[in-house]
Amino acid sequence: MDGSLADQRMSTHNAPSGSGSGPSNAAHRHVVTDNLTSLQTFILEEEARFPNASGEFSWIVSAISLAAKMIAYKVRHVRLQGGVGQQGDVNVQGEEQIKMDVIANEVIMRVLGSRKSIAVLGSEEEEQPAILRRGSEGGKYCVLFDPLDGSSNLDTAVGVGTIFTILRNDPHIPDAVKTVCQPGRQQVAAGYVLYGSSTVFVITTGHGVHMFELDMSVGSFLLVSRDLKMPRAKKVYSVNEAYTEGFPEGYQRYLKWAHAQGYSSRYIGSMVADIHRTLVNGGVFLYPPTKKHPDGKLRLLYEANPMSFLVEQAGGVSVNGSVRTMDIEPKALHERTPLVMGSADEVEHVLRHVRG
Ligand code: P6P
Repeated sequence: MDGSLADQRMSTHNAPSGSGSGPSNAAHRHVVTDNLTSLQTFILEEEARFPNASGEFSWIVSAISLAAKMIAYKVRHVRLQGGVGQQGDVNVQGEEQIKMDVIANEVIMRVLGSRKSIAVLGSEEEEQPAILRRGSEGGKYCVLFDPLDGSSNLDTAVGVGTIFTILRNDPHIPDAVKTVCQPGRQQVAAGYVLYGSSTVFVITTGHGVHMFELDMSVGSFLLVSRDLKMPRAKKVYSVNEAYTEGFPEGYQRYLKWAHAQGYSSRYIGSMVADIHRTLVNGGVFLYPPTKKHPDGKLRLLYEANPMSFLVEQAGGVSVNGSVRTMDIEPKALHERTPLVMGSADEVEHVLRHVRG
């Protein structure tokens, strides 16, 4: 695994001539060895904390970061790569597939499909999960993912993202769907990659939230924030207010209250970007029941649960409007849920109005 090169990123600084830091008028070269930590190294450090760890989990995260780098390149050149526009198919969600949805899905399926430690792969783009290795063939883990969430924003160069969650495989459950229909509290790890103005990889394994930024010069995700904690309060809400009339009354009361309290509104319409802002700056993200989506629009298993794991690990709260999101017992792979997540105090303000 790469790690040594990226960890010891050598950067040279030329002191401006005459800066007094060396012979005048001469470029004074000195090499600074930053103690940078790559994602691979970080995962190995985490693995070392568990002497019985087999390293299989580390390989899965390494594969996800490889797929993320490949997708990041394609997203950054999406028009040149012909990735914008309809694929001409409708996915299992009944949504028009963007070409990049298919490309990103294929990249992840290919990269993860070769990992021996994965038993089941589930994707937003695939009706049924892919069964790789079950039973005696091993395969300790299952991975669910949304390959390119918010892809409809690609044609306007808005941030989009990959969301993933890692679950334990139960070889005693023959049905792959039942195996992956686990409540969010059972996740082993979760994270996302935001392909935005920078490419960030955010992950939790249940020991805090850690953020990495892709350094193109070395081709590695480098640690930029360890054990990230979100503010407990922030007067910002994130919701598509066009649907307000269709929200249950409690949500409408909340919005009236927030307006009176001088809250700001920020809504990108790309979940990974909206949640990343909420995670870093605080605030609350809402996707309540609407007329079109009375059970909510966002998918429980591979959008709401991974984001909820991260938000809770960062000190926030995630509910479906009444119960903790990660306590919901899933019934289907593509099940949807209403969602309210973010800073603890801000979620409480919403619930106070929703509960009436
Ligand atoms: P709306 C993108 O299509 C997505 O699944 C999420 O990324 C985003 O949060 C949501 O839908 C936006 O939905 O109805 O506001 O356009």
